[in-house]
Amino acid sequence: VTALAPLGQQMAPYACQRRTPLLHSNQPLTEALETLAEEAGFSGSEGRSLAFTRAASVLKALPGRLSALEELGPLPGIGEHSRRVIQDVLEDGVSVEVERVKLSERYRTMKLFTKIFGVGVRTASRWYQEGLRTLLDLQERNTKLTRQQQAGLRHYDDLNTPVERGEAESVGRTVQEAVQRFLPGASVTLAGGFRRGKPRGHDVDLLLTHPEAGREAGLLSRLVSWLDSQGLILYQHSQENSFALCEGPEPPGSRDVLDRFERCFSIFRLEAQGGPGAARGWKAVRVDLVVAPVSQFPFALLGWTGSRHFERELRRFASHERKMVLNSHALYDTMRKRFLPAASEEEIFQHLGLEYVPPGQRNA
Ligand code: TTP
Ligand code: MN
Ligand code: MN
Ligand code: MN
Repeated sequence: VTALAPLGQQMAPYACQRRTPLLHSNQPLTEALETLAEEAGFSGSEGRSLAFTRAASVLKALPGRLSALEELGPLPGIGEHSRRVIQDVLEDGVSVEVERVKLSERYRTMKLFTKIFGVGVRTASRWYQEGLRTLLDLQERNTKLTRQQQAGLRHYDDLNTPVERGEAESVGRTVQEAVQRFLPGASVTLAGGFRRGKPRGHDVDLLLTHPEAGREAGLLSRLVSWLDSQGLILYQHSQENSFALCEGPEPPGSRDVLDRFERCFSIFRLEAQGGPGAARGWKAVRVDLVVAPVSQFPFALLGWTGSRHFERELRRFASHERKMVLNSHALYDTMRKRFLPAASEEEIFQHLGLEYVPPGQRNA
């Protein structure tokens, strides 16, 4: 018998050093691990959640289907617990631990609640503690909801129906046409999962900029009021730009504050394109609008293309391996004490000494 080289032999330690395609051969394994990552997140165990996410991400980058644990070799980034789960799924087709999680009342309730737009782990957890279990419970017990959560609940079914690529492109065109009324020459770029090649997603992420610096100022509020006046907006809350380069970059520890662009979290009323919303004539779709000045655009594009794990790994690589701070606005070299400008995503990878990873390979 020829000894096969371990599948994971050449695996680089950071996800941003690897190519991770959208489709891979180890779906049952990554699903199991991601369920445990999610469950750990629901319990506030961020470290444990990250460990499972990392393990799943490594499997997504394997060149083929794993059929035995030994094929992994001494891979970095897959801990003992994850190995046990992988082994169970390989041997039995399922992991008893994962199946137990999926059936547990807490996991199911947390999932139900966190799928409400505007409800995070904290809120869902509190409601669970208070004995709430269903969406009806929220209404019947007059649970205090923010305006965002009310909108989330009102459009719960639509917002938990995947957005198809065609729908995302349609939203993009609508925004593009509206933007041209106020700022000719401005561009609208579809980012997020769709830019990574996903056929469907949970929302539409649109990045706006203008080739002349400063012209983008004030665009968002005019755009949103106009869309609103056309009856295209079911909900929105906007946030002003709170980023000033003179403040310096974010310290690496505070990377949860993802960015400070002028932005709008919204729900669009999209005319039905067929599918579930067709009978009613429209469908509610989550849309994130973000405005970046042109000098920051490549950083914003890189930051808003994801995946979340790919972004986290890029930032970790920058800080641990390069002593640089990367966020969606800039790249800062802490040794040379200066910002490293970039005109494209490629240049950012160059500054970091990383091989360029195209969007379709960032599905870590
Ligand atoms: P998401 O829209 O949450 O995720 P996604 O597009 O990868 O997947 P889905 O199909 O489920 O929508 O986020 C997209 C990227 O935007 C993600 O890499 C992180 C980034 N992002 C920010 O930079 N700041 C933010 O405040 C948010 C919410 C996201
Ligand atoms: Mn463990
Ligand atoms: Mn998205
Ligand atoms: Mn988004």
